[in-house]
Amino acid sequence: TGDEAGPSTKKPSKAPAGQLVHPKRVRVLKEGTVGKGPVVLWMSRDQRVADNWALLYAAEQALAAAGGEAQVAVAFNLVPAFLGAGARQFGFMLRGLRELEARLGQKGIAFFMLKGDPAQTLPELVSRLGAGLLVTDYAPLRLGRQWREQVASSLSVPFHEVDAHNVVPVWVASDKREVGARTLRPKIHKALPEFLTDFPELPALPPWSHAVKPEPVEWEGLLTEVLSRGAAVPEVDWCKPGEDAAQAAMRDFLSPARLSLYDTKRNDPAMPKALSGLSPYLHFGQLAPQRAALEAAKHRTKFKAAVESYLEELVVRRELSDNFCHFTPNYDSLDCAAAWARESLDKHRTDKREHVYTREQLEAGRTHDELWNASQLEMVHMGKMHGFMRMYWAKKILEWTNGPEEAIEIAIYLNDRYELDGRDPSGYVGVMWSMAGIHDMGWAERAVFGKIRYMNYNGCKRKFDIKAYVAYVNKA
Ligand code: FO1
Repeated sequence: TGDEAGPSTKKPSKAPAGQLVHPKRVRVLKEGTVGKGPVVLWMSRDQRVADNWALLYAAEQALAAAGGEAQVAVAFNLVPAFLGAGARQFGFMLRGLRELEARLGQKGIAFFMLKGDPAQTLPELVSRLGAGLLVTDYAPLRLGRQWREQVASSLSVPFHEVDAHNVVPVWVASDKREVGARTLRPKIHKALPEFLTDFPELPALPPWSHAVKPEPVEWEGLLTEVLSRGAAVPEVDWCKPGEDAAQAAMRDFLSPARLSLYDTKRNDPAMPKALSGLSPYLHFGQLAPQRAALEAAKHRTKFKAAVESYLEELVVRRELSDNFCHFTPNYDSLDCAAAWARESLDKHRTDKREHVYTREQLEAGRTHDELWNASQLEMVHMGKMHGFMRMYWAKKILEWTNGPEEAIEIAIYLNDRYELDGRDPSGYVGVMWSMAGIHDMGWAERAVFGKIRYMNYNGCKRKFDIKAYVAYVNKA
């Protein structure tokens, strides 16, 4: 058709017959022969039982190694601190994990809750169980990478990594950092027939019969503990954690009444219902992006424009963020920006700023701009910010602080502290797109911003009802 965005018509080559998980989804972090002992899945980014390629792979490997004796255990390692997360995020995560434990139990899978440094707890569990293989899920952030490297270096059994998050595994989609959506999109679309497949069922496993039984998890005690971490940012009630709630939220978003709004109203912050609201579930892996893509695609005939734009956001844009962080280890530093952006920001470093605010003023939502303040307070109180406002919010921080490094630091601090879906590749890319021109191009040069794309209040005023948005935030 000549449409670069259209899916390829090439014959798909899916996972070989009889194989549950496409081998290209898997990378070997430590070589070796898989032993007959249990397979341990170290679950981290993808915290769910349904639609989980890492769990499917663990089951498949256990069955291949031990047949009717196959044993699978899931381990989660709770760390004492994670990139500015507090009660809000740890509470959400832990409530989801509590549901996960029960669900795994029904499938014969043991659940081990570990606490501390994964470099210690994981190799210890592996040797205590005499495991034959350790499997984990892939994540592009530096911290997770460091965990996996440390675990790999003190492990005596093979260690495999599965991309259970991206529809097209990040290492398949591209072998380099892409310039932008324009260059990643055709690669993703070409690979979709091969990877956007239905999920197989988790094969039946015999119940956990290993001599080492997991200790019962003291959920109430753990919850009390995590809720005391950063209690200044409390839990929110609009987003119920867990896989069931995630599926329900997805079905609600895909109902005609809401999906019909997506194409025309998704950039209207006064219409939050037009957005999916699924990003907390995607971030904590309580919902598989691939599940959302498969379900959304079912509505293509009736809501073509909405479904196409949703798939663009859900698959192409989200996977572009993973591509960026995967190939750019300093993804949260100005150093990773293109030369044109760095030079231009540098040139305008000393430009006079009309307003300069401290981090504290910004955090409290005390600027002269009611629209910006509303977006900040939406984030502080609800743990989310409308997608359109995220751009405006970040660009104004660039405009009202003393330089791009400080602006990046403040935006990431606030995003990671308040957003349920912070601490995620999409968040870092959002900040870097707004402030450092990542995945964007140079625009007409102006004060402070240089060639970085500018946004202003009047532009917003033309696009949506600012008063309605401010009123919505004040009511929440
Ligand atoms: N993953 C873990 O394996 N253990 C944790 O304790 C943990 C806490 C956590 C808190 C906030 C948050 O946003 C994510 C958190 N994650 C945790 C998941 C995390 O997203 C992934 O493990 C990373 O992407 C790994 O790099």
